[in-house]
Amino acid sequence: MGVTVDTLSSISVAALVTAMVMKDRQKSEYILVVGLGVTGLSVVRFLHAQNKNIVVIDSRNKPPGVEELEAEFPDVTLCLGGFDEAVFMAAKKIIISPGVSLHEPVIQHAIKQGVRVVGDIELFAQQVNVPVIAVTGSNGKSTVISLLGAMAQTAGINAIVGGNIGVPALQIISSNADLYILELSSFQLESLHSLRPVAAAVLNISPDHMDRYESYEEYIRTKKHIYKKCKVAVINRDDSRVSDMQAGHSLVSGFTLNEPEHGDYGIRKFNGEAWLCKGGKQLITEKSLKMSGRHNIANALAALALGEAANLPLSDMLIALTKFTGLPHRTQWIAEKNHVTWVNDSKGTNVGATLAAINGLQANNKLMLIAGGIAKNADFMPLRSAVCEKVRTVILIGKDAPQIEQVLQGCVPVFYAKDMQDAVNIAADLSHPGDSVLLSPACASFDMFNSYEHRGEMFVEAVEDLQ
Ligand code: UMA
Ligand code: ADP
Repeated sequence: MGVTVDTLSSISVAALVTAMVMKDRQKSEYILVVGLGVTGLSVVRFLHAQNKNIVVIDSRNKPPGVEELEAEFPDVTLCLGGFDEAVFMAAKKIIISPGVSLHEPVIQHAIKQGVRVVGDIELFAQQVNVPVIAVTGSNGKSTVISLLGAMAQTAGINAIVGGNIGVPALQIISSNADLYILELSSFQLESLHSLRPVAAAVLNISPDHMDRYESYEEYIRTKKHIYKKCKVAVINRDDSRVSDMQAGHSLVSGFTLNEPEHGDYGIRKFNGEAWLCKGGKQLITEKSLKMSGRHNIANALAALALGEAANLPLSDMLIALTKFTGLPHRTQWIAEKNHVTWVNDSKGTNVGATLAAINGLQANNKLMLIAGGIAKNADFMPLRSAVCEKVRTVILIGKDAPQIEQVLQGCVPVFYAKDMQDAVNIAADLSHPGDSVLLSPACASFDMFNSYEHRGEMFVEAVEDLQ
């Protein structure tokens, strides 16, 4: 029986649904899938193929995926509009979506009562037996795993990329896969226990998702989890929060933007020219990379270290590296108009990413920064000195814009824009020839846009519309 309840209050929905679930399920135990986003749907598909008895619950009245679920799986019971404890307590096992925290009281209560709670990546880990590369970090994950995917492809290896990048891990399982390359968020790492990656990396750590974690330390601890059962731990030697995580690992491979130790990846100068190197060995010049910014050099070095640990041939990795242009919405060059360069870094959704964009861009003159959105409880103060030094004017959008203005007081002129078109127009009016206009919000997008992609597309359209 499929149940869709969409407009009632959450209390009445929960009560109604509980009664229906309990009536239907009293004779058979069920697996409870918490969350009906893309992860929840992928979990239902995976479990249904194994003839499991499934109930889905989502606290939202109208989550995405309802139509798909009802069309594909009319026998799956769906509870909407609230988290009713009885539905959780009657479950044999709970599969939690990344958007739902383990700190959720109903989840905590279920755990205390002995109900096992895992995420989709745990189901993936229990299912696959080909090598997996696992990548986390506050920034650079999607860039690094996409680059690794290109490296494997160049080598003729069937590597499949997925996870937090947008394709749920259970959806990429294939009998032809030689290698899986997973992007893992801290949310996904919370509910993962048995993944044994052939290589794993925490690329870097800077504050993000402070609305989800009780402390920065808790966020860091969650990221560290990726190394627990890995074979080779790839360590960022320039980030003390990451290098502190290597203790106890016998197989460690490092990367640094400085001169590398023997066996590590890093940068050395030869006749004034910067080279990516392994130990003392020259691999490729920095200038032969098409990606821009220092952070992308670090990403390239991380990908080389991870690829080596997964036995990707070095020559193929270097070919792929020279061809890889980076991903859209990440410090992406858009246009030059009236001697002003426009750069889309809509994926800059935290302070660390925006700092990397500000510091990495080679502006002939100054930057105009468009920022703002949902702060996720971030501290914007670390932006202040970089903005004071490199930015001419800040244009703010979105719900938490005043929090950014507050840390920039007395530093640079700040303007408020009502939407992206307005922000682009203000930037065009106030920029000087030689400036770069950078959209790098340091915030999530959901107050004004469907996603960071949507925000970036609106920016690009507004730039294209400029006279
Ligand atoms: N939600 C509820 N009630 C529920 C279930 C979810 O309110 O009962 C909310 C969540 O709080 C969240 C939203 O619904 O705001 C989506 O959550 P979800 O768990 O259903 O998400 P999915 O659609 O399954 O997408 C998830 C990842 N989303 C999150 O972690 C929030 C996607 O990463 C990921 O691409 C996808 O699985 C496949 O693995 C997105 C993301 O923003 C892009 N990730 C964060 C980031 O990169 O910073 C971690
Ligand atoms: P993630 O998947 O971790 O969000 P992305 O590769 O999608 O990472 O990039 C997200 C944002 O972080 C972009 O703004 C990008 O310019 C920036 N970024 C990418 N790599 C790094 C890095 N190594 N350090 C800091 N910022 C980075």
